[in-house]
Amino acid sequence: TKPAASYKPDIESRTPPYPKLLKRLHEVRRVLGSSRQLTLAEKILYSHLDNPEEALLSNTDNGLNIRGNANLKLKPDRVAMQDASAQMALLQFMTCNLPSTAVPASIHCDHMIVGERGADVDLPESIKGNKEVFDFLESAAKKYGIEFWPPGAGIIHQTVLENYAAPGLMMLGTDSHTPNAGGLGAIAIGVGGADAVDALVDAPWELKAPKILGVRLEGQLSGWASPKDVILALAGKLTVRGGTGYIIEYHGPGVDSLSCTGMATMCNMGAEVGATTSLFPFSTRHISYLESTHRRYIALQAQTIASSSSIHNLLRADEGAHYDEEITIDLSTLEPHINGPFTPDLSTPLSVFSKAVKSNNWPETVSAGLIGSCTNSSYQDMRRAEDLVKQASAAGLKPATDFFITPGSEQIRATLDRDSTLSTFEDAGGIVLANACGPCIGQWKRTDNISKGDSNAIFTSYNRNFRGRNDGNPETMNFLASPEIVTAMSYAGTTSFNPLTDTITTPSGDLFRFSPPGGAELPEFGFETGNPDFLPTSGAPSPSTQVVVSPTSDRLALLEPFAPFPDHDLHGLKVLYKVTGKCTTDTISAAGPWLKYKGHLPNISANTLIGAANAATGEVNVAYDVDGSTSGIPELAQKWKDQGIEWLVVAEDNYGEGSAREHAALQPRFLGGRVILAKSFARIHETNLKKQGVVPLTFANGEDYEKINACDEVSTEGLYDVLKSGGKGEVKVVVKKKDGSEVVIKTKHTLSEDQCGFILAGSALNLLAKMKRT
Ligand code: MIC
Ligand code: SF4
Repeated sequence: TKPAASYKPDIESRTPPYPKLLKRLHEVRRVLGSSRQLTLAEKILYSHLDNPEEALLSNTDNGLNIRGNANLKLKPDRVAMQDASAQMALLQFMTCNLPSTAVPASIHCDHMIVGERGADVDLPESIKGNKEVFDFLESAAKKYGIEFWPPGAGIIHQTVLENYAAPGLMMLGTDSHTPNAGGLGAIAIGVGGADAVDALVDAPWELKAPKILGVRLEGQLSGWASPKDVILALAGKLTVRGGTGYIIEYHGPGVDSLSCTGMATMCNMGAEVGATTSLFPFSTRHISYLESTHRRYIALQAQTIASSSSIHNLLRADEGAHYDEEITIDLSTLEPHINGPFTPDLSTPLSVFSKAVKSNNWPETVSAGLIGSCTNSSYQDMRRAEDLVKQASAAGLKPATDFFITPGSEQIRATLDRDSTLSTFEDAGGIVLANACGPCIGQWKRTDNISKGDSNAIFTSYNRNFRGRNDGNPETMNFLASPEIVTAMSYAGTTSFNPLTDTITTPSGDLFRFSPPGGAELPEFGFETGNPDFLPTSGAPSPSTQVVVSPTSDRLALLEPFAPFPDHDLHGLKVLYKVTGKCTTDTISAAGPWLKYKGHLPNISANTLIGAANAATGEVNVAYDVDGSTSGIPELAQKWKDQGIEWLVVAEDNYGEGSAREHAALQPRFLGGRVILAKSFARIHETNLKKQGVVPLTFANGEDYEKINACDEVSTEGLYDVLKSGGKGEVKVVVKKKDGSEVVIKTKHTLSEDQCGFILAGSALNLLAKMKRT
């Protein structure tokens, strides 16, 4: 056991480099002219440009048209990685042969931990089952100087908020909910491992300058309405694609009524609308949160910067700054919302939810309630849920269904333990799971009487609800709500219950109605550190550390470089599969039991696209070979790979929605996929594909999706020229049908000059290795 007293966080690496950023902001002002009004997101982002002059003036009509046009080459301040994605990120970083990471970085062991019987049993078992992987991550962290947060320490986004996020910081995280840190005024962007490697090796990280969506908040929250409801309602308005290419910048008088952790919840779930990131302006609640998480040193500096009235104020938008789009939300009239099932943008106001249950034939019974996770496990969230539990207990009620609580970090858990919140939950029959992702990422082994295939409804305070995500059962409907609503629904046990108006009959026959929840925002006596075993290792590199990957391991495998692009267009590709409907990264590379193989590309590739529905037949994971024989999708891909046939996938809108998992790009590449032709892509996934050397093309006319089918033979026309010219020109695909006829389909691409370089080299990593050698 490490003594807690000897733990000293590295203040220097945790403080954003404010002097440097302010100097950069001056430079940005010089380039753009001092009368130019900038949004907050622009200020922070542009202050992280490698070369402001070049980025802001080229392709932008001399700086007038930056958003949506400029290619920003950015130098983030820090990187965070979670255990599932860190394996690939580190395996890629290791091929660069550098002694340490160029920027401070952290690893968080959270995804590989199951939620079943409670933290005491689940954590040691998960550590045992994943020992090889955790040892690999820990030794690599030690060698390269990365702070390592062991299993049990907490979920990446909560730990980042408590320790690393800060106003004005720019960071990358290998997880799509990295924007959580925007609640504390940081620009935090979710990326694949190969992107994280850019920052780790000090290569500029490229991003097409996002447009800015201003969300103006008016009024203030009260009663049952919570920050979660703001983003649940907004997701309904924007849909899962509405934020693509945008940063969501919250502003307006309503901001002051929100707690820092509430703002983080809203930024976290901005990932569900496809936004590049979300952020909040500096607020007094940032000061109180920084102070209570032992970071007065940052609070003081940030406060000084934010109170400056000069145009060089890095932490506030300029007066009159213009947003590309604007939405106004009145917090005073906002009611709780419930989103789902199966998609986070199907948003129903609570007052009409019972009607929706009937008209959609959703299950009447709630089969489990789960609160916490990276989205909603703040002190305030838990205290408000506790308040409801206390009200119900006083009336003699117990939850009508299984009730699970996932604290987001050891700091939260220990503090809630000290303040008796956890014992309130446990006395009521709740089960406190490990400080980890658990049920949110398919690591939920259900012990109730629901079997695979049974239709059932669960309520969670999580952020995502794709089919099969939590328990591997495609018939489990996950309804997303605030922790308060989830708690109330767990007591009622029926999906048609409205806690604002309806009553529950107590054992003594009385009618009980909940009062609106209340709860402290921050702990009166500060946060506890908790178990010292869960503290991070130091970030000082130790070059003599051995990082072991056994050649016979089925969990870890060193990476082999992909072959470079041929010196001509692609010919003889075949359509492996034509996907219909939603195709998320969960569809392309499922989690749950597969999380085990995140560090072993050949093994995890056996799950490629197994959730995808066949456009011709509606079957899931049934692929047809040219001779009509059927198999699973990964089996056909492997067979074609063995026969030397390269392939493409055809898909509909928002292909790759959801997570940052780069396995969804690496696996197709590994199995011989060269092109994905879709109606549209999700941002992180589109970049991940390019980084791994797969070409993402979109239909110029969406209807052309109808003109191409499985097993058609495809050649590209113009692709090689586009790659050679750094992204100029267009690509056509020539489709040869089985009957010999030909169709030509026009496509669009978003390849930048750098990205063309990745594809020509075979992958971004190949290019990086080449550059480091020369
Ligand atoms: C998720 O919430 O889907 C995950 C699991 O955290 C993923 C990361 C991964 O797949 O490795 C994410 O959000 O990026
Ligand atoms: Fe973990 Fe779920 Fe948060 Fe992803 S969304 S980081 S799986 S808790």
